[in-house]
This record gives sequence, C-alpha cells and structure tokens, in this order.
Amino acid sequence: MNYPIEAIRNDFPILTQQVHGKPLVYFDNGATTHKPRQVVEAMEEVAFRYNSNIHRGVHTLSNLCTEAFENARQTVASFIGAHNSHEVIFTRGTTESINLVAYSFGETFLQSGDEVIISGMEHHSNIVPWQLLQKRKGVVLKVIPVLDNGQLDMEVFRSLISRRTRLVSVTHVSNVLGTINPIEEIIEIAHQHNIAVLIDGAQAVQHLAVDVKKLDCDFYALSGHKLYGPTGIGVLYGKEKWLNQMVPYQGGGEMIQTVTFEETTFNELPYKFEAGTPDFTGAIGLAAAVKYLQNIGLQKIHAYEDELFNYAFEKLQALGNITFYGTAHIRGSLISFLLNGIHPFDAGTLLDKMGIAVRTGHHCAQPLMERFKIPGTIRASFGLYNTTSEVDALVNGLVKVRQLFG
Ligand code: 7TS
Repeated sequence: MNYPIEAIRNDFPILTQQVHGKPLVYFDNGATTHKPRQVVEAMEEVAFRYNSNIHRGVHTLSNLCTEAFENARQTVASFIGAHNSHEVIFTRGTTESINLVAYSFGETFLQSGDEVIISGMEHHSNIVPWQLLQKRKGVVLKVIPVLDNGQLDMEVFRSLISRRTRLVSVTHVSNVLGTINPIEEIIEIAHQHNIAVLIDGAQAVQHLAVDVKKLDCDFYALSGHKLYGPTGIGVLYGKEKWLNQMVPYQGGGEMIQTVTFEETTFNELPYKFEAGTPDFTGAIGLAAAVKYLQNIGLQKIHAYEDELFNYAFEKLQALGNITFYGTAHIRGSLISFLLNGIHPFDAGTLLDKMGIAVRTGHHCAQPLMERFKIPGTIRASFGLYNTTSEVDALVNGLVKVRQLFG
C-alpha cells in the first residue's frame, strides 16, 4: 500500500524516544493519541502571533483570532459532514458533549417515565450522565445487551423501544471490544419511532470517515485528543432543530443576547452552548489535526489500520492460550485480550518495562467487564503511525511475559 509511514512517523517526535531503554511502542491510542508537529505549530502560532479573546475586540488580533476560531469550526463541520457550522459546538470533549445533551435535551424534552436507551458496551461517560438525569427527572434507563461476540443484540434493541422512548445513545465504536456498531440501522429504527439518536464517536472519527448528514444522527460527540488534536477540546454536533429548542447547558458570557437582572435572552447557535471564553487555541489545534488527517485521507488511514489490525490479530491468535474479547465480524482499531492465567495488570507492567505501552484494566466500562465476568483486559489500540514491526515487538513481549508468569 502506498502509505507514507516514514513521513508520518517523522511528524510525531514523541515516537522517537526510548522508554526503559527500549524504543517506545505506543499502543494506547484508544486512551489518547499523540500530536503531530502541525498541530503544535498551529497552536504555537496562536500563542505567538494573534492570541486575543474572540468575538469581543474591535482590534486586529482579536479579529484574527475570531476568524481562525470560526474557520476551525468550519473545518470540523465539513470533516464530519455537518449541514451548518453552527451545528458544531465546541466542548471539552466527548464527556462534556454527552453531559450537555443529557442536561439540555433532558431538561427540555424528557418527563418522568420517559425512556433513554443506551447499550451494554458504553464508556462510563455515556452511562453516568443518564443516571444523573434519571435521578433528576425520573427518566427510565434501558440497556441493549451485548452478545458473546461483542455485537449488540439488535433483536432486543427493537423490543426495548416503547411509546415512552425519547432518546437512544450508543457508541459508534467500542473502546473495549473494537466493535463497529450498526449505527445506520439503529438510527433508522429509532427514527421510525420519532426517537432522537446520540452517537458517541470518541473511538470512531479517527479511524472511519463519518458523515453526520448521511447518518442522519441527531447528535454526534467526539474528542480532539483522540484524533491527534489537543486535550480539552471536543465537539458536539447537533441538529439545529433540537439545539434551537434546548435550554442552555451553562450560563455566562458569550451565550447571551441581552442581560438584565429580571431576564436574559440567549444568543443564537452555536454560541448559546459556548458559555465563557472557549478554548480557541484548542479548537484551532483540532482543526490542524483534522487537516492532517484529511491530507493523508481517512480511507487510506482506515485501510492501513485494517491491515495492521489483521496482522496483529493473526499473530496474537498464533500465540495460543489467549482469550479475545470482541470478535464481531465488523471491528477494528483495537484488540482486547487476556493471556490465560495471567493478570492483565502484571502483563501491562512487564510490557512497560520493554517500552510497550498498552492499556490494562476496565477501560471505564465496568458494566461490560461485569458482563464478561473479567476484571479487565489488555488492550492494544492502534493509530495511524503504528507499524507491523511494533506489533512484532508486542507479540515478542507477550512471549516474555508468559515465560516469566506462565
Ligand atoms: N466514549 C468512548 C467510547 C471513549 O472511548 C471515551 C474515552 C470517552 C467516551 C470519553 O472521552 P473523553 O475524551 O471525554 O475522556 N476512552 C478512553 C479509553 O478507552 N481509555 O482512556 C479513555
């Protein structure tokens, strides 16, 4: 495949270092990805050239910064296929995006007894906000079960829908199982019943081309730091028809039109949901990350990562005495497994000594661990800069782990 891996790796200085005297092998991209020079340089340019608060000044720097911030919104909007850039709200990340919907959609549209459906493979950030809403408003939470192979039980999903269901909130790609959920089908079924759908895209946008217009989802949440952008910035895409009706999430500067002590009127979209000074430097960094991905091409990245995934899965399978979690036929980007008889934490600690970074534990998905009756897994999650020789290093590392513990 014509994939510029050398050039890509050169864009990520962090990858060239040694950890415990061994070349770093970074397979914890599901937790966070590294930043290419282009992202850091874009943020440096803000700090050194035109840093100024946005939407307020008449002065030149403020206007430059405002323009760069709004261009960033436009870049993200076209990246995810949003109709309008004012349907793109900058948040701190996926967690805040989901909390925003749970609060504002919940306060506006949900009554006691109304139902929200999530799935059994959600990250805590797509569980707890709904439980808070449950406590506040008496909303009922229903859960789509996960099958043994890590797919959602779509039959049960259909049967969970009732007259009172108002929202379905599911992850696009599982951060534990790697399952790519049939969100097109979920959205179609939900819409047949006039139910809104929120998709958690934290593990998707960096691997798959996403088009919210084609998907027709009502909300889509993502995090900048998982797509090679900065931390502390993320996005909530929402359909205008919902966002316009929803009560604000937070009050403060920028989200208002007029304020008196008696009454406040709110700003138009997207500002109604961006109270206070937003992380404009982060947003501009995120746009640089998006452009970086667009430059390589998401299709190409997907194909490359798919090859890497298949290579890794075969090699790990060949090790034997290993249990995989999540074997859905449509999956990718990460592999969760256990070496039989070895605690994942022990394996992870030893791998670290060999310079290999994997994630071990419950991956902020405790109900899913409970479902599989395990304390956690070892997770190798891939990014656009990983290589097959890094996979070999992981496999050799696991052989050593087994020699020590087996
Ligand atoms: N949703 C999914 C599917 C995730 O994987 C994560 C983070 C989040 C939401 C929350 O994203 P945040 O940027 O708001 O924190 N997942 C992980 C992980 O798998 N390991 O560390 C963080």
